[in-house]
Amino acid sequence: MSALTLWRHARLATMTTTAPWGWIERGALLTQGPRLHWVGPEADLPAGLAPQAEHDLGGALVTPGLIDCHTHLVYGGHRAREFEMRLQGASYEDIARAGGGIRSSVAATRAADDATLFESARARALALMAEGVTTIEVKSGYGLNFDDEARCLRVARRLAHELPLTVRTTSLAAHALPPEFDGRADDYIDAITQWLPRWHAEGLVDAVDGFCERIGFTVAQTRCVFEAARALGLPVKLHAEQLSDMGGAALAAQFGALSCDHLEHLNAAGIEAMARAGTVAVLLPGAFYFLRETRLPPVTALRAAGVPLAIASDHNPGSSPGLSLLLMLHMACMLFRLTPEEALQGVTVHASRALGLAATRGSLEAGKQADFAVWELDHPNELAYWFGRNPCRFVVRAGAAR
Ligand code: DI6
Ligand code: FE
Repeated sequence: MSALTLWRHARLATMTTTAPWGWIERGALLTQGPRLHWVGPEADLPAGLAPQAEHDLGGALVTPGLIDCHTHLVYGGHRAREFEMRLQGASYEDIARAGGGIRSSVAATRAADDATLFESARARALALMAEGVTTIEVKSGYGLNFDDEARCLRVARRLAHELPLTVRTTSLAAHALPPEFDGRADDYIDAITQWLPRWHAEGLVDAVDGFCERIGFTVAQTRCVFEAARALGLPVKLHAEQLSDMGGAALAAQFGALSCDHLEHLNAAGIEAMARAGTVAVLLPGAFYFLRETRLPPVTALRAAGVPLAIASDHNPGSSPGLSLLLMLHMACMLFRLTPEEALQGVTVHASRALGLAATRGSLEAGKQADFAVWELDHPNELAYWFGRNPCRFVVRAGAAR
């Protein structure tokens, strides 16, 4: 048996279902290499173990490492000029239809070399990690051709090699129609279905996503992409019902989607389909805020249907340029009326499920990966309360202090 490390005198929000917050008032964690060997009240520590190292956390709050389950972290340039245009009255959809929006980030991404893409994505990942994040999802979607999508996915993979961070990659080639396919959306979808097996063969893709929207792709086109994913055994997820009710969530649920994301315009049939399929609802208050949306996602109905609610940053240059997952907890409470406990569940247990990682991440339990954050706070409800402040003292990732 390899060496044990004891982390004692902690106030634990384990996020298991044993108590609100999975709370343990005076808790301890035993880690063994990258895993949690034992978690519980310090008074119940199994006798006869001789940990090789011991850390007194002085009563600090400990939570699972946070999980940002929806980001578009790899792109070139930024869209501050469009932000100014929107402040002067142009809408996000107007800008997209005029050839700006996602397409302008595609041009900047294609023009950026690998080193530039990597360095900018690395800086963004570090900003998320500073607030206790140990796992992120990264989508492609700003390359929109075979080579540039692959480059962006390789950058995402490299983040995991060079940083103490777990990265799940998602192909979002079906994000927007690239200019070279103007007027030929079905041909572009067909191209994606041919590219996917090649990206997958290179080990670049953990899941497949799409933007099912008036300014994105239709339900029928999204279905083609999902069928290609299914043929490769890849899980799917979907940007669904963000700007209009397209019925994307019901389609995604038919494919057993890990998650449907945004969901401001989700209808009752979509909610029921998600509940039946066990699909997670990923709420993105940053995009809601930055696009000045007014229609709220149907949180009460999702909750009543038992659909797990996750929260993510949706970091991207067009609709959510923020890099603070803690701010998203605050905004999920203020804008979407989640409770602080639901908000923390949304970036731990439920976020792990949205990434298909529930068996190894998202809560502090024996057998899971030893990813946890130590906070300068008294109570976990403060994680959603403060904003514009980083109370993270340090992070342990795969058993090692980061
Ligand atoms: N929905 C979003 O909010 C982002 N992508 C998507 O499908 C926005 C992407 C962008 O504007 O660059
Ligand atoms: Fe997104």
